Amino acid sequence: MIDNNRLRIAVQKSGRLCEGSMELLKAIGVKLSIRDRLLIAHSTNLPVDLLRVRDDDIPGLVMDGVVDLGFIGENELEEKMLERKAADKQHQYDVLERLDFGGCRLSIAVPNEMQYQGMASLNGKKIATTYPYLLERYFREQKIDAKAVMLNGSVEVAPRAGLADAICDLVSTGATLEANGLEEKEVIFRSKAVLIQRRGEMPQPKQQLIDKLLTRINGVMQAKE
Ligand code: PRT
Ligand code: ZN
Repeated sequence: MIDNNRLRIAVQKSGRLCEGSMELLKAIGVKLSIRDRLLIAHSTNLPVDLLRVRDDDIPGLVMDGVVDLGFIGENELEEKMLERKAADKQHQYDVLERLDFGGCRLSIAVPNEMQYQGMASLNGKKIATTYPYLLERYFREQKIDAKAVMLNGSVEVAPRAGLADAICDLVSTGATLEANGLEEKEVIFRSKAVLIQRRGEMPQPKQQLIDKLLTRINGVMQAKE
């Protein structure tokens, strides 16, 4: 049973955003008893329930109003927003805070041996990516006639496998690109983790709790500066 009086927060169950999100919740005084297998974790000291899911599901859960808050990377958030907008689905949300973890960039990278002389070199080419909406928006802005090829994994091996001419993928240190004989050429999006809230009516006690948690988040972030 869904208890509407409790604040529902979606977090990535495991992966690159998990530790940062859980550490922040701990730092603002949300005590949780996590059992590894379970989708839901209840706070032991506040009316807060945690939904532990794949990061891909978090934007939709917030935009559909299934959860109140979510921790998500801006890359995934913006991609899902564009996808849902194109499909005429709810795609509204509010950003409460840009956080200090999950930093990365979405970049176009080409094989070392490719003669690259700027974006125009990509005309007529196929680019493998998990972020086709962000990439196609960039192509439109840059007036480039290239095709985004959707791949959910192993994007960096696509050129070698003959599936695409270049790639557009997330980069942090650049080691993965280098290991695959690829060179980063264009940064198309810079991303960090954000805390987002659903649109629409919020019962007052819930909004008060959100405001209180947000004040604490600001405190934690300022203390780190
Ligand atoms: O299972 P689930 O679907 O929840 O997780 P996931 O596998 O889809 O996501 P995950 O945990 O890998 O990433 C979650 C979010 O972390 C991303 O959407 C980004 O917002 C953020 N993030 C930050 C990154 C990176 N840094 C990053 N480096 N996501 C992915 N990478 C990849 C990169 O593409 C490369 O393949 O990590 C690899 C190492 O990067 P380099 O450049 O250091 O070699
Ligand atoms: Zn994912």
